[in-house]
Parts: sequence; C-alpha cells; structure tokens
Amino acid sequence: MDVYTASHWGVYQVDLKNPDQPHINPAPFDPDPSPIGLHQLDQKVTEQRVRRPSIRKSWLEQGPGTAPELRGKEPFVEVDWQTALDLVAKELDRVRSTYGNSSIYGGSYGWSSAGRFHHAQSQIHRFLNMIGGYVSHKNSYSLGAAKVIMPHIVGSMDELITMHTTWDVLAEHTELFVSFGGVPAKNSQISPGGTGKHAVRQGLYAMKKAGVRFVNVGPVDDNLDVGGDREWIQCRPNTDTALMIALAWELLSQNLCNLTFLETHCTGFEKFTAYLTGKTDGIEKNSSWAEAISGVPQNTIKELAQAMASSRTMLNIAWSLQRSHHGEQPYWMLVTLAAMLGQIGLPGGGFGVGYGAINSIGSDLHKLSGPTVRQGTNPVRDFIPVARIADMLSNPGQSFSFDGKQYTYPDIHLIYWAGGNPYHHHQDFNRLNKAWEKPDTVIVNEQFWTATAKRSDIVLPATTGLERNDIGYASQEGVMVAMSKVASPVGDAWNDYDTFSGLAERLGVGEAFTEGRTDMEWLRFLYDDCKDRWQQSNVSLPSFDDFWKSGILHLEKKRESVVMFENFRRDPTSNPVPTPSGKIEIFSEKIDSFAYEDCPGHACWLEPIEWLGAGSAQEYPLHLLSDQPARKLHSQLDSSPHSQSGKINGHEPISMNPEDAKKRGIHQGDTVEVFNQRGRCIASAVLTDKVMPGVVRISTGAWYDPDPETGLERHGNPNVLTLDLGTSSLSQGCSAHTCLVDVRGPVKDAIATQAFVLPEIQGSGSKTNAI
Ligand SMILES: Nc1nc2c(c(=O)[nH]1)N[C@H]1C(S)=C(S)[C@@H](COP(=O)(O)OP(=O)(O)OC[C@H]3O[C@@H](n4cnc5c(=O)[nH]c(N)nc54)[C@H](O)[C@@H]3O)O[C@H]1N2
Ligand SMILES: Nc1nc2c(c(=O)[nH]1)N[C@H]1C(S)=C(S)[C@@H](COP(=O)(O)OP(=O)(O)OC[C@H]3O[C@@H](n4cnc5c(=O)[nH]c(N)nc54)[C@H](O)[C@@H]3O)O[C@H]1N2
Ligand SMILES: [Mo]
Repeated sequence: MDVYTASHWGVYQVDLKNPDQPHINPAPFDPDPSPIGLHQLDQKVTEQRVRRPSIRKSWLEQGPGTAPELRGKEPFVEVDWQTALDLVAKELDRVRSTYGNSSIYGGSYGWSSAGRFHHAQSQIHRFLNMIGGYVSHKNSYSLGAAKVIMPHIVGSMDELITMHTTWDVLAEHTELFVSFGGVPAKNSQISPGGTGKHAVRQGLYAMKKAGVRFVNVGPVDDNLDVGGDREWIQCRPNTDTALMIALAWELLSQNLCNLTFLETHCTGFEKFTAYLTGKTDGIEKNSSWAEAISGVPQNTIKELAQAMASSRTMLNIAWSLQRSHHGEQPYWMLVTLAAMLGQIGLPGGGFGVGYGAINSIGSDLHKLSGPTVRQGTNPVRDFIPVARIADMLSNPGQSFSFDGKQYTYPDIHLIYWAGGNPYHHHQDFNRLNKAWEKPDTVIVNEQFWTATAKRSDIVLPATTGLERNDIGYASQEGVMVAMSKVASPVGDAWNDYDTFSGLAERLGVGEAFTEGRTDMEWLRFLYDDCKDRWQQSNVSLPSFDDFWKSGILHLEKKRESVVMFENFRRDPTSNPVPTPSGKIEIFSEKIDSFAYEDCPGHACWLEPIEWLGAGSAQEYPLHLLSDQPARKLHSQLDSSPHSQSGKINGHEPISMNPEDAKKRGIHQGDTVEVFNQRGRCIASAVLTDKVMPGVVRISTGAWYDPDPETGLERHGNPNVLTLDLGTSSLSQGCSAHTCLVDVRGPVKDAIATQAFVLPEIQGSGSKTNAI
C-alpha cells in the first residue's frame, strides 16, 4: 500500500521501508512537484521543535502580566501537561470572568497545516466559542483589500478565485496576456489544504506554445516563466493604477472602448469618464500624466492600449498589488479597464485576479468543499480587520472604520494563538513589540520555536501533519489524501485536538467539544458528512474504510472548461453579478456613500504614503518589495536545507539592481544593512537586472532575529521595515508592499544570525501524564 501525506505545497509519498526513518518522496502523479516539502523530516527542522509545555519564567513564578517586556528575552520552564493545562484553563477562566470574553483575542490568523480535521484554526475557534467566545478577525493578510472591495464592484473574491477561465481556454483563445505582477511559479507551488498536481507552469508553457503574447508589468521580471520570451514593462511599485488609468484614457480618446458592454453590463462609466478627462479635478489622466508617476513611457502606454483593444486580451493581477496603501484601487481599476475592453465573459478575454498566486487558480478540477470541522457560533461580536492587531492592542476603546461602519477596538488581556505566526506575518515588528506587551498572557500552540513562540508566556507543543491521522483535501486540486500517521510525535507534542479537549474538560465543556469521538472517529464522521454532501453534486466517494486503505483518491472527473462570467455576458438580467445593481460597478453608489477620502466612488490614483515619487523618497530612495518566499511557505520550514540553501552567509538575500549597488559600493554577496525610520536588518546582496533600478526585494519568511540590545534584525526579515497601516478606511488591509528604505554596506563585521538558537529552557525532563 502506498502511503501519502498532504501539505500546502504538495502531496508526497512516504517511504516506510524503514519505519523508524520515514522518507519523503515526490508523488509520482505530480508533474511538477515542489521541493519545499521534501525536508519536512530533516534533522535541521526537527531541532527547532517545541518538545514540552514551556512557561516563561517570571510569568510562572509571579503570575499573569509580570514583566511583559521580557517576552522573548527570558528562559522558559518546562512543566508537565497536567500542570500546563491546569494553568491555561485557570488563566482563561480568570480573564473571561474578570474582563469578559471580548478581552480574549483568539483570531489566531495563519496557515497552520494541511489536514482538515487537525486544522488549528478550526480547533481553536471551536474551543473558544464553547467557552464564551473570543475577539475574531475578518479577512486575511493575503487579500485584505480585495475581499472588501470586490463584492461591491463585481463579486466576492472567494467566488472569483474558483471561477477563473481555465488554462486550456487561455491557450486556445487568448492572444495577449498582460499581467500586473507576473504569474510567479514560486507561488503556485502552494494551495491551502494541499496541492494535488502542480499545473501553473504547464498552463503557461502551453499558452506560450500556442503563440500567446505575454507582457509583464511591474518592478521585477523574474515572476513570469512562460518557457520563452515575454516583454517586461518596468513600472514603479504601487503605481500600476496610474498606468491602468492612462490605458483607459487611451481607449477612451482613441474610441477603442466597447460602449455596448459598458452600457449593458456596467454602471457608472460616465462618472469615471469625467475623472479620466479631468472634468472633476482639472487633470487629464493621459499617458504623459501616467509616465510621470509610473515611469512607463507614453508611447508604450499608447501601443499597449491599442494592442489590448485589437487582441483577445486577458488582464491578470497579482495579489501583492492590493497588499499596499490604497490597495483597493489597482483591483477596481483592473476590472474597470477590462470592462472598457468589453471582453469579460469571452473565451480567453477579460480579467483574472491572481493566476499563479496559488496552484488552483485556473484549474478545471472539482470545486467542492471538503471535510470540515464545525466551529460553532461566536457569542462575541468584537472583531478586527486581521492586519489591525497592533492598533487593537495599543488603542483599546478607539474607533475604527471598516466597510462603511464604525467599530471600537476591544481591550485585550489574553491572546491565544494556534496555527499562525504573527512575528512572521505582521508589519513593523518594532511597533508590534510594544503592542505585544499589552496582554496579561500570551498562549500559543506551536510545533516550532518560532519568533512568536519565543515571545509567548505559555507554549504548548503541537504535532505535525506527519505525526497524526488526518484527511488532506483542497478544492480544485483533484485529490483526497488519507494522511496516516507516519512518525511518532517529537518530544511530548500533542495534537491540538487533544490539547483543546483537555482544556475543554477543565472548563466544563469537554463532552460538547469532543462529542465523545476519538480522532479516527472524527475522521470517519467528517468523511461521511462530506460523502453525503458530494452525493448531492453527483460525485460519489467510496466508503471511509476503502478510502483509508487506498491512501489516496484521485477525483479525476473534470469540470467543463470554464470561461469566467460567460453566463453574465450572455444574459446579464438572468445572471446578474452579486452587486447592488447586478452589473459591474465602475462607480459604486454604496462606496461613494461611505464618503471615504481614501476610497472614493470609482477607481482613481491616490498617492501611497511611501513610494518613489514621494518626498520621503529623498531620504529613503529605494522601494522595498517583500514578496512570498520561493523556498518555503511563509516562515514554515525556514531551517530546512532547501530554505537554507537560498541564503548567503546565513542571511536572506536582498535583490537589487547593479546600478543601485554601484552607487553604494555594494558587490554581489556583500552583507548589507537595510534601514528606514522603522527598523534595520541585515541581508546579503544579490545583484540582478531582473529588479528595476530604485527597487529592492527581500522575500518574507526569514525567522525574526533582533539583537536584544540594539534591535538590529540579523537574519533578513523585511517586516522590521514594512509599514503597519490599513490600506484604506474601507478595508483596513495589510500594506506590506508600500515601504521605502535605503541600503548601506558592505557591513564589515560578520553578524551571525541567532534565529535558530533555541530559548534557554529550565527544568527539562519532567514527566507527562496523558489526559
Ligand atoms: N512583508 C510582508 N509580510 C507578509 C506578506 C507579504 O507579502 N509581505 N504576506 C502575508 C500573507 S499573504 C500571509 S498569508 C501571512 C502568512 O502568515 P502565517 O500564516 O502566520 O505564516 P506561517 O509561517 O505559515 O505560520 C503558520 C504557523 O503555524 C504553525 N503550525 C503549522 N501547523 C500547525 C498545527 O497543526 N498546529 C499548530 N498549533 N501550529 C501549526 C507553523 O509552525 C507556523 O509557525 O504573511 C503575511 N505577511
Ligand atoms: N512558495 C510560496 N508560495 C506562496 C506563498 C509562500 O509563502 N511561498 N504564500 C502563498 C500566499 S499565503 C499568498 S497570499 C500568495 C500571494 O501571492 P502574491 O501576493 O501574488 O505574491 P507575492 O510574491 O507577494 O507578489 C507577486 C509578485 O508581485 C510583485 N509586486 C509587488 N508589488 C508590486 C507592485 O506594486 N506592482 C507590480 N506590478 N508588481 C508588484 C512581486 O515582486 C512579486 O513578484 O502566494 C502563495 N504562494
Ligand atoms: Mo496569504
């Protein structure tokens, strides 16, 4: 019998010939497997595991709220599980009875692991709901701005993501593919819940072979591998909206708009026209206006507009563009531009929102939701837009705006996290460090000694996907995986389910939480529930026992080829889009009624707070991009040999244009310091003309490693530099890609990273008692 395991970065086969030393191989059916997961069991990864429940010393000795400034700087004391669970249950009870459940932040954002039952967020939310609720979060770091704006103008992101025109249709019909931010093969290694077959590279190569013309717009050019040549239009970061507006102006002034489509399928085009021509503000948004902002030559803009109008054109946008100040605008403008071209709903035309961001976009495989643990209902109403965590912790009682309403930040006394790493995902860590001192207690369930675990008061060790039985499944990936346990838990790691069961029991909701089921009983229950649901969609699954025995199910039956918005195009009255007007809203009455200066009623150019055209660019003349890392998923597996081999002298690389390096006397491989008003970090210089002058890039994911004395980050984590500001009053998303810095070097004294030095641990060797 073949044994498989699923992870976000792919399905792998597990070789159990030597059961004490399982070995991970690529799955034979995957045409383009990701190397990321091959090292999950490597010793360098295992070394970083949390082995036993660990309590920060002065918290243990003196109680909640003691010396919060010492988080991350003090030793931990190991205790047995009973002691740990007693302490956690007592503290949860103290906080909820003293301050109420709206003083517990349990949003717990993060990707955790792939299995559907041991999904950390589902487990923690289910548990916290049962003990009276918690302050939750809305939306994601991935799509903070897009998730709020897109339903107002065309439809929800969740829907859009699953209805993209499929790769076969693109190869057959698309003539011109213009992407703002590429289609990064590095990103399409991933799909949340488990990638089946990696399909994006093949999809792009087939398009190229079919003769598609590719134009990549943006500050970098190593994010669109089509197996042949493509054009690159260098565009300053965060200025794509201005460029798209000028493309729209060209279409208008050269009579290249599809006026019929605008009339029958869209609302508010006249209001937008008034903006384009300058009727509203006296500024004509023509190509020379856009050239001054974006650096893209006028002629290039003119020619591109003409090519778009005379070809079957697909416009694509990376998710990163909305992870920036005013990040709603490029998304709204992309849809506006596609509407003006009038090819939405035609095969190979229209727009895509994130081809390449994850593997499943453009897939022709089943779109069905898999086995899911019910989380119950949360009695607490308070929430934050996810990226506002530091604002919430620092400003209890302060009001904030979100999607047309005002809300108030709650007063947080306890944070409980499972399955995420805020000291990976948040921006401006020096600001977060201050906010992190606010709660009396920080509890985290973690597999590894991440920066967040090191900065917690109570760390409960969690198992990995290889150490427990689970079901791996992601919509549109075509496989369901029986993830049988292939390794023993490291140390005294527990499944999150067992941890929360133990806590639930102590807080009087044990039976409600477990429903009397063991983990295997849960898997059977969730599978059978899924089997029933799928039956209604005419997809039949074998019995649970047969599934478990087979190791993997291939759900090969394909959907028909998909053309996004085909039905809407054919008959917009019978198949309206889910907006107030049922049409694509080029002008939104609703958004306009919110009267937000930073997000008015139609797409427009709004200067980001930091960009290469801003006054502050004189002081910090380089725009920092912090994109997703090619060799890992966020911070996960950073200590693996695969991730480590991408570093230079142990530091994360900073890619920069040779011109900018020369000006600073920096050479290939030099250790450099990257800095701005918010922080400083060390990185290793990689000189490349794939990054345009004025732009630098440090991918995310290097484990945060500040020098305790100086705060200098020694590993190359860009989030000591990034901006912690909401995208706008509308969505309050993450603005990580809006960030100016400067670089100096070479740094002479070697600075070794301490990111993988484990915290000092006292009292090890204590015994564990099972529940
Ligand atoms: N500068 C900048 N910052 C960014 C971004 C950017 O573009 N630029 N991108 C943002 C985006 S899009 C995202 S999605 C976030 C990602 O941010 P996160 O999702 O928080 O990052 P991960 O490293 O995946 O964190 C997951 C954590 O869960 C732990 N874990 C895994 N499985 C389990 C489990 O079963 N149980 C428990 N208890 N723990 C588990 C892992 O060890 C890991 O520490 O980062 C954001 N941050
Ligand atoms: N290997 C790997 N794959 C991943 C992830 C990972 O951590 N590792 N994370 C996954 C997650 S959680 C998410 S949300 C998706 C994210 O998917 P994206 O947000 O699309 O990914 P990024 O890599 O941040 O950015 C994509 C490209 O946009 C470019 N870019 C940045 N700013 C601008 C700009 O202003 N204009 C233009 N034109 N281009 C710009 C970046 O340089 C990069 O090449 O990726 C997923 N895939
Ligand atoms: Mo994300």
